[in-house]
Amino acid sequence: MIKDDAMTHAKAIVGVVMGSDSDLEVMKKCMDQLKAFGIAFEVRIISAHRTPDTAHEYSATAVGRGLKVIIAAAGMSAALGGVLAASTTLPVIGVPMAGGLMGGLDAALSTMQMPPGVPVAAMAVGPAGAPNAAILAVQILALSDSALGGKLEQFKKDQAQKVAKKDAEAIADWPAR
Ligand code: RP5
Repeated sequence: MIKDDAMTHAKAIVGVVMGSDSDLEVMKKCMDQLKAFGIAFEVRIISAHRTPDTAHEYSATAVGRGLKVIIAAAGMSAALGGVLAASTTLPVIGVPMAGGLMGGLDAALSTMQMPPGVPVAAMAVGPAGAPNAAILAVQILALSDSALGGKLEQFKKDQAQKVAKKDAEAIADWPAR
């Protein structure tokens, strides 16, 4: 089990919820990204199918507890994002997990095919979706936090610099011929 202080922060503003502890390893990329931006978050294992009452209680009380965004990761018939979105006005970001036999397509469709009126923002499956959920959460939070907006600007610059460095290496290694 991954655990540190940031995950049980009293002032958590992002809730990271997973359908199973089998999702934890992939979702560590989400927690790492939130930490990199200095976001206080909490982590819960709550299943839409196995602990539905807890799922309802979690999202129904989320605004009152100070959360601003909920991230929901689940695999197979991934109902978690939708179930959490049903009981809160907070934005819910879904991360489909690739645990099932369909390589995550099952979870991707379950996450994104929400009926009108109950949106869930669907990320890419698994390792790409996990950090992207954190970044999207930060982008939402940055709308009312200019310091966080500055961190996002820097994040974009750093990312571009890394690609430019690889580009320079590719040009050096593979000169035009
Ligand atoms: C989903 O079913 C979970 O989110 C997980 O991705 C998948 C399998 O869960 P376990 O059987 O590993 O607990 O609910």
